[in-house]
Amino acid sequence: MNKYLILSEEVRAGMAKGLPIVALESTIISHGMPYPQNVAMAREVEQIIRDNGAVPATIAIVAGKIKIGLSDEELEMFGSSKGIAKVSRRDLADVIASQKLGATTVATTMIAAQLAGIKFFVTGGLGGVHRGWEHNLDISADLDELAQTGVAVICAGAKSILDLPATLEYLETKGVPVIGYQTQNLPAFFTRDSGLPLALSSDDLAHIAAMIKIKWELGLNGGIVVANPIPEQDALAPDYINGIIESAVKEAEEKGIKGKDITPFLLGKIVEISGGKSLEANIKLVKNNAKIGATLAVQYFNQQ
Ligand code: PSU
Ligand code: MN
Repeated sequence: MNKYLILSEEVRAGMAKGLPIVALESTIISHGMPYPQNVAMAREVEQIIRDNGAVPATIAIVAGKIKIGLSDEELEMFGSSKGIAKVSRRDLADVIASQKLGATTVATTMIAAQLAGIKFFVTGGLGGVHRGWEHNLDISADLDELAQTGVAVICAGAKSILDLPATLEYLETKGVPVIGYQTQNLPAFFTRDSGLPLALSSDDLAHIAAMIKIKWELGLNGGIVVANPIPEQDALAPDYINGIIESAVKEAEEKGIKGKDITPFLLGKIVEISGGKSLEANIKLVKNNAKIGATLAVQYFNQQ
């Protein structure tokens, strides 16, 4: 194991037994949802992963180490403390060197998972190419991480706070498979269908598990996105939520919010304007991803 990693007892025991481990990110807790719903979500998602035969490993930076698996107290701390750093690839070494508390994004959770030998990672939504990239080149480091780091990411697509067509084009250029589970189109987080067709789609987790294995056995490095739409009964009406997203994006532009602050700002605004409706949907979709992600990880490890 890399000297900067510390495994929790649960993760260590799971690995010793040969159980599949499923990584979870901490930025979704510290910067993606308000307290205390964020902590409740984190605990429930971990339990769903256990209930489906895998071992959860929430990842974060604490005291100069990358922790693979957080304690209950640490989940509480990441959910309730102010001033936790949002750590992407660029920031990782600095936050470890300065012994700060750091929350891992999709990109850094993938990096940590790969260092720990974890192949599956469940989250809500990916970062992507931001709207207005023609003028301000904001492309999440998540996308280049998917191009190079061998972890399968189970998510509900990406939010339409992003330029979704550009995000898909970018992933295609980088050769990242985006496979729709029980959908032909890219899911748009709060809604099931962005209207953007995906090249890859399957209704069968055994097929997806086989495809992941073959990709890596061929030496095709890099990640895979398994795009799992929010359950029908939890999805928000497209006109309703897209209107809210438009006003949040407009406000971010007016306030000149940029760089790593923009995604947390937009997520917070959407919760505020929707009076918490978006938060409920967000929690539901993450739980659904946990169930599918753990099941997929189990199927992957049960293959010959
Ligand atoms: N999208 C969400 N919820 C989130 C994030 C994205 O719906 O919490 C977080 C993830 O941690 C993701 C990060 O990796 O935001 C992307 O930030 P940026 O756009 O600055 O790369
Ligand atoms: Mn960015």
